[in-house]
Amino acid sequence: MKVSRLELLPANPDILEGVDDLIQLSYLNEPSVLHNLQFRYSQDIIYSKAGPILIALNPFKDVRVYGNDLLSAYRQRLIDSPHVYAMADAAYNEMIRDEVNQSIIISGESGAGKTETAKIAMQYLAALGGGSCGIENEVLQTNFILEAFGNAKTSRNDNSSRFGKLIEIHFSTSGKICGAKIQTFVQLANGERSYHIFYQLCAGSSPDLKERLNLRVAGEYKYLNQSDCMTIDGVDDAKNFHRLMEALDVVRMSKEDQELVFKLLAAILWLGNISFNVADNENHIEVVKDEAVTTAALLMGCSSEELMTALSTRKIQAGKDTIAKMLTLRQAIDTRDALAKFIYASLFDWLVEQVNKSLEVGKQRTGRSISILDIYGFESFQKNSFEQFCINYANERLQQHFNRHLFKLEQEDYELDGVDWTKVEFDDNQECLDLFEKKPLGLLSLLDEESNFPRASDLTLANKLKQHLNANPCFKEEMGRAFSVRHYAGEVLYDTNGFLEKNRDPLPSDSIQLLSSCTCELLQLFSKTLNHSQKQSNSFHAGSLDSKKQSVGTKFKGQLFKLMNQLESTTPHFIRCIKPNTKQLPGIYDEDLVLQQLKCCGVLEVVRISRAGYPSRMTHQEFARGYGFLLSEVNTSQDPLSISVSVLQQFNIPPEMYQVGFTKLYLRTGQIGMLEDKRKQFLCGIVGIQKCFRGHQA
Ligand code: AD9
Ligand code: MG
Repeated sequence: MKVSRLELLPANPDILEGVDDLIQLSYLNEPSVLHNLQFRYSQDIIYSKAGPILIALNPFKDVRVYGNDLLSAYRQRLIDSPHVYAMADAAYNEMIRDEVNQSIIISGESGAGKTETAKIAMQYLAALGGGSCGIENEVLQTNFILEAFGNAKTSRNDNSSRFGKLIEIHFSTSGKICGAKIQTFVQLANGERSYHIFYQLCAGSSPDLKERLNLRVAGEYKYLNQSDCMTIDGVDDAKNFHRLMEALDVVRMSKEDQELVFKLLAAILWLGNISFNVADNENHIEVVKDEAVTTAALLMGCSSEELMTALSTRKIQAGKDTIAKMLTLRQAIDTRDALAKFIYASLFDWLVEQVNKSLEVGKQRTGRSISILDIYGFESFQKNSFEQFCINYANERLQQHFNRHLFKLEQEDYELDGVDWTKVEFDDNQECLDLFEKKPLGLLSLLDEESNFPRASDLTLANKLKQHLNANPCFKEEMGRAFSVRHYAGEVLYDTNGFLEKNRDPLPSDSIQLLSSCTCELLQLFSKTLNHSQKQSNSFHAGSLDSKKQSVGTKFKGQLFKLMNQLESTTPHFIRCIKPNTKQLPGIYDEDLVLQQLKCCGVLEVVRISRAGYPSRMTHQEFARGYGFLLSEVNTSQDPLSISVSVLQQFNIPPEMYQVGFTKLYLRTGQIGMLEDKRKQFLCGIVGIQKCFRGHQA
């Protein structure tokens, strides 16, 4: 293969093969970063560092680097190679030492290993911060509940979390876990298979419970049988249902409450089986009165007639009168699905609340905590929708947090050593955040405004965005319904198809009324919560009866701001999870895929920032020892600093390529590589001369 000289990048010296920290690489280019990670991965070393970031490559197999022995080895500092344990340990120690709350921020693509990594960190904290009250076990058990209700199989991950979460672990003054709090973020649409809990319930409930819920096998429910993926390899749904009930016991949920939860789950399944008949030639429908309607109504605590009315008609105000308008088939299906979705989302929030109540018990707040954030990473597909729009916005915020932190760390390091800091430049992504957040002319505001117009369409939204945002350099106009955003991780093309609908996420007022009249206390509670949040909301004041709710985008932004506020007050630790292949298989390292993720998760950004600064750091002694012998005139009486400076001069390293600190020498990227080359040449020269001598002697 022929390549031009310009495309060639210098390789790193052999001594730097497979280094723990990518920043140690003297040539910080993409191929050498990739090669280094691959070299380690091939030896089952899945953890590496890039400056302050821990990189975790998903092994998709048991790499045997966990468990009590290793845990205590890290605890006692017998090992210091990069590991989640080491990072959790650092967070714990800094919390105790500095009396500052800490956070462990985990991000990465779907299937990259975030949730597993979060659990590994929690296990470490539970082991070292475990007290006698068993609360640490309770904290670990909550994972099981959250995953049953919040995870689903997708094409990219058999156990994909469909929500983001922050779990705040509280420690007492003696450093023991004394409580925890979970916070979840807007739930995404589930994958091709529904949430695990539905399959668990169908497979694992006792005959008695089955009878009370009139429960069938999973294959009989439309919400479950659309995907023909009823089981997952290696997963025992029935067994998991028993583990779930145990976990609910551990968080002290009463049997009555558990029954209520199961009842609502069954109600949702039966709702999905409700069907409609076309009643007239205008496509109006009536609900088929069958077992599905009667069972759903029974489980919800309303009459079949009430449920049928709510699903087939809509009350509208005509002057002083309210009249019922019949729904079309499409409208009826949407209403039914929105109701099921609302009940499920409310149930999830309610569960999290119950878990939190239980984790609060016995807690003596000392205000010290470690928060673990497990949140969807940046996404860029061929076609990107509202979900990616929200996810990428969140990642843009997290990236800013990350950049600022890194900037601060570097700054402190330089200033401490008396190095001129102003020569290091940093970019910020504020412009892109403005594009999303500016009021009234930002993506989110304009989206809300358009969501308020009943006649708005995907195309009018796209046009509105183009009309107002073209001046922002992060915005790019595209053909038709599309637009692009220049994110820190690359340009992403968004298709506005479905944006308005997903942002409105409407629940007809008829459905809300129905819920409030149900005898099931949970449903009453959910409808009250909804009414309350509508009153608080200020984004949809005008508009029709249906859309007074806070928009999804605005809700997401609110949650994100709250999250950022919480994180601002902590010392952050970053873990980036990387998926080496899309097949979920061990041993395959797809370079392009890894590279793209390194870009998206900011690892290359760290590399870039380091390159902008002086990533190679050596004490004067180390430097003099390593390269002093290369000097043509060595004056042995010289001190390390003078020797170092002589080396820099002899090899014509320009002044902008280094700085001399009080204790260390700071070099721009590539300089150590160059010196290593010289050293090799010199040593080869000596070897060559020796060979030559031997030749003469022979
Ligand atoms: V998603 O955004 O929720 O779809 P995650 O959370 O990033 O995704 P997850 O932690 O669920 O991914 O990991 C996916 C799968 O990778 C797991 O089910 C494991 O089979 C596998 N995995 C992840 N990390 C490890 C590990 N450290 N060791 C072994 C792992 N297997
Ligand atoms: Mg996950």
